[in-house]
Amino acid sequence: MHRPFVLPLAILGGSVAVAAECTTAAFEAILVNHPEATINLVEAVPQNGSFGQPDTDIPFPEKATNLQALCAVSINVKSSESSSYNFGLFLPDTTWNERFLATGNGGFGGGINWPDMGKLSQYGFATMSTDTGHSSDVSDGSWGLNAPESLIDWAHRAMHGSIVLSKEIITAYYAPPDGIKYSYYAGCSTGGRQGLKEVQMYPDSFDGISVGAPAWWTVRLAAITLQQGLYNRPDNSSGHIDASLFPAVVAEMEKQCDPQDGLVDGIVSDPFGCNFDFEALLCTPASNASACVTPAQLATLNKFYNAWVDANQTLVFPGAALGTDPTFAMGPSLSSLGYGLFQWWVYNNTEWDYTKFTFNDVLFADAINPGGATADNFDLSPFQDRGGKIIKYHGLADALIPTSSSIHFYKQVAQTLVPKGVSLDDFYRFFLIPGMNHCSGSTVAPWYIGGASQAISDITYSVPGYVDADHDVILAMVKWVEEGKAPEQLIATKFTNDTLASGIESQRPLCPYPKQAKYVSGDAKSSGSWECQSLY
Ligand SMILES: *[C@@H]1O[C@H](CO)[C@@H](O)[C@H](O)[C@H]1NC(C)=O
Ligand SMILES: *[C@@H]1O[C@H](CO)[C@@H](O)[C@H](O)[C@H]1NC(C)=O
Ligand SMILES: *[C@@H]1O[C@H](CO)[C@@H](O)[C@H](O)[C@H]1NC(C)=O
Ligand SMILES: *[C@@H]1O[C@H](CO)[C@@H](O)[C@H](O)[C@H]1NC(C)=O
Ligand SMILES: *[C@@H]1O[C@H](CO)[C@@H](O)[C@H](O)[C@H]1NC(C)=O
Ligand SMILES: *[C@@H]1O[C@H](CO)[C@@H](O)[C@H](O)[C@H]1NC(C)=O
Ligand SMILES: [Ca+2]
Repeated sequence: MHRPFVLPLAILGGSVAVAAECTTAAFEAILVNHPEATINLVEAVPQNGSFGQPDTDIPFPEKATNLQALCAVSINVKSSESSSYNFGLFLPDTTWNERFLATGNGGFGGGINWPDMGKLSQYGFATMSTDTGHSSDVSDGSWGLNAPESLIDWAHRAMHGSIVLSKEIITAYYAPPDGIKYSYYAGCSTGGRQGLKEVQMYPDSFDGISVGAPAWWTVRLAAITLQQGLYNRPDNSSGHIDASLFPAVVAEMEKQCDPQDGLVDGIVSDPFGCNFDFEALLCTPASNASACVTPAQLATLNKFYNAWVDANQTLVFPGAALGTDPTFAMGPSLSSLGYGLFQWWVYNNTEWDYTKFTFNDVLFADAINPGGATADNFDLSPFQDRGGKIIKYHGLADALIPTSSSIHFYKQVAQTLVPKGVSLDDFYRFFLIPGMNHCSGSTVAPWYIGGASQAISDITYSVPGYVDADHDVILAMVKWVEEGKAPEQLIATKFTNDTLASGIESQRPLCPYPKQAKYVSGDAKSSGSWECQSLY
């Protein structure tokens, strides 16, 4: 068996006594030189207690539970004449591991992510999340209508301001002799973008970040979401595919692309290397009429699974990976994560007619770049120069954010840094997770690595039984930063029915891009039966 890596202080308990009390007065004293900051609440949470704001926190209606004894704090910060943001802190009482960890948000949502803060505080981190300056559901961006300051808060200002003030508060609260030892980040989706954006703008904020399925190309992601929806519209066009046909489409992709990893198991490890024969989907006299498509419908699928390339061979956005369920983008309802960005943030007009959407709208939106949210500074060398480490992951069946956009980002960074003599493997490793949907979940594939947004209801934190850097992406990040040991693979776990109580169904290595897991021999459900190989 492997030797578990355990954080020096986390889990075992911290050694730094709390220097201040968990009272409003104590935090008022800490913030005395910050007129822009107001305390919303300070609450002492007992051992195994819970905390959250389910009545008002729209995207995070669940409380964090099973907490260590800690101090919960919420602070409001004025960011301009017309805007402010809130952030929350969990400050463990006796189990603080002398480290800071920030987490992120999802979609256009606005709310403090107490649930992820709770899980991440179980390692002993002092954790933080910001509501990014507004209160809304993940698909609701209407708060950004004619509100440029709110857009800046969402894009990066709330995250950065919260990080800087959190570090100051943590340092005053614990008065650690050596200061905060390390600072980390973990987030998925918009949370992934927030992590990348922060290290692009402020390379000193973190020592390590773990980012999943990053929504880094903000305008273009909305553009592809809208465009893919329009591919399948109007409903009476000859190319329209009813959503009831999508399972048969995905099944054919799984059939053709599944075996290449050495095992037929319903899991496609290499959709990009699959030489898929689209014509196998065409209706013939012998076909099951509920599981085949016409040539016009096939053209729709071709567009969905291929990149959108427009005038002058411009790559607008990569296409969906083979095997991805088209329902999110091409199903009966269009996502406001697509057209909404254009209506609310670009044209400031909720009546803007998205059915007339063209590449020119994309160019116009690029020029506006709402809030400056897009995280497309591929020169990550300032972060690398200070020893920063990035672990990135993306599900290969992500229906919300095309997986290939993460590959595109990786390649852009490589193009920028490799000529400067930088080896990406030294600071940035990228793990594709076969079969995983957006940030979490798969009915068959091992997907769980204890990352942000990867809740399993009866798991308190990490990977029970495997609380180590081989299985837990948070601990892998810590080990890389603090011991200089890079993850050569990560082992993903599938719990039966995605519940801890039902036991482990299978485990499998995830490999640093561009390596892939290949079945070698033995029990296919055991990670040791697989090997990371360079296939290209
Ligand atoms: C922790 O609290 C939960 C309820 O929130 C309870 O079911 C559980 O028994 C408690 N565990 C311990 C060890 O007290
Ligand atoms: C819409 O408002 C944003 C600021 O929120 C501004 O940048 C943009 O130019 C406006 N769009 C148009 C079409 O005027
Ligand atoms: C599709 O429906 C629209 C209005 O609902 C109608 O104007 C159009 O003629 C229809 N097209 C076809 C090909 O039936
Ligand atoms: C035809 O395809 C549909 C949809 O995939 C499926 O439910 C049905 O069982 C199939 N019928 C036959 C005879 O295979
Ligand atoms: C394509 O390139 C031509 C020649 O450089 C340029 O005039 C034109 O504006 C470009 N079109 C777009 C949509 O970028
Ligand atoms: C998993 O869920 C299915 C369907 O709900 C159920 O029949 C099965 O018994 C569950 N398996 C375990 C091990 O809990
Ligand atoms: Ca397979």
